[in-house]
Amino acid sequence: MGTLLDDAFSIDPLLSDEERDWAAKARTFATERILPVIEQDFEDKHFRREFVGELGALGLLGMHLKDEGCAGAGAVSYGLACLELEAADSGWRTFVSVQGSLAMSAISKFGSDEQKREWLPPMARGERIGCFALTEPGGGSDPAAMLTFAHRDGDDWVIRGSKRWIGLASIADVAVVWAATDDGVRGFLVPTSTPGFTATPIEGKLSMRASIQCDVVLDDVRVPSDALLPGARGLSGPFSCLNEARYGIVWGAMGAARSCLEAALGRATSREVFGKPIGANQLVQQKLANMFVEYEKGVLLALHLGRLKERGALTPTQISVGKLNSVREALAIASEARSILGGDGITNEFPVMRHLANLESVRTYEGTDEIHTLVLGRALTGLAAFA
Ligand code: TGC
Repeated sequence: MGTLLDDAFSIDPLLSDEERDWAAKARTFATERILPVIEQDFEDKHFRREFVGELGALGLLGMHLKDEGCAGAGAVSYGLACLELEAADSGWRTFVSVQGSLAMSAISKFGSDEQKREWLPPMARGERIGCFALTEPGGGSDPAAMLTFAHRDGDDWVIRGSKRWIGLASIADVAVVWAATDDGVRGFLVPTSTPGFTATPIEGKLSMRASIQCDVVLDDVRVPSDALLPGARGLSGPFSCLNEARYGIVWGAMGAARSCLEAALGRATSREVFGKPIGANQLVQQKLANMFVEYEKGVLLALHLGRLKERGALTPTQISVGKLNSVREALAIASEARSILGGDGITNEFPVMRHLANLESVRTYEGTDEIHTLVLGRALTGLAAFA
């Protein structure tokens, strides 16, 4: 890993050489490619398409999948890569999540051999982009209420409906579309060039400005029978992909937190007010200490969940604990960092306000704070409070 913050709890010796290599690779990309341009890209609402192939060449796309063309790395390696990318910007960790943990993982888990052969190697190389169309305009928390419907017409399927907040859809080559059918929820691989498929980037975002989220319309989109993902039946299909993406967030949000903590620490030791560094004030030290405690706890929790995942023992409830905790604490750390930076903290001289804005999206997608809270409430009481 590398900085003073990384190693305070001796996490580095708990990692294998391979895990350190993946972290170093992602950190180098984040530092050398993303950081020099991210403030301007965020300002300009610019997604840098040329980075996709570079991420593919590094093996970071679908890196944890054990399929042809994919690196087959462990869960902790993948988590470390997410942390390093999100230390630069949540948008780039989101890209890797949507491509690898959602679109590619749906194909890997539920696709036919032909579907895997056609899509996974070029997606791993970054030559093709995928998106994951689950959420609908009426609300994201209750996918069981989806209105998008696919019906059979001869040998074809015809899909009608709309989706919202779909990352990458306007630049994607293929969409994993989840639709209700007479046989329950099913998944379809829809090439985005199919007539009736339209993706429009959502404007006016004050968060995740260097990444793309879209409205998608499916206007009687006709696909052949082999577009169906044969292995997915019911909502457990998309939810099991969301588990993968939520796991990446457990690590990723700690990357944003680390970046904010580093900025605050740098300022605390360099800025003098009332004739001494502001870091010599008890109130500032208390803030830094609290931020540090939550950061270290978050990384240790992520590592523990990663080790469980590698043993095949990670449960959705544990992922909810991790996603809820990481994003909640990363937001608190970003907010405290902003206060230590004073007025300069609201400018793009520092990454903190950008992380703060991005984390508002991260707390909302892949299950809101509230949904994960209620998942835990149900696990504790046996009583579901959703409906
Ligand atoms: P229920 O409807 O009763 O269950 C349906 C089936 O799903 C199973 N299940 C899970 N399976 C695996 N992992 C999980 N985490 C699962 N959660 C549920 C469940 O066992 C059942 O299986 P089966 O075989 O019995 O049919 O649903 P529930 O009561 O269990 O869950 C309710 C609730 C609220 C927890 C769930 O609906 C939920 O997680 N809602 C949040 C959905 C969400 O995260 N949406 C955001 C998606 S992000 C997005 O679409 C954009 S992609 C990112 C991008 O493009 O940028």
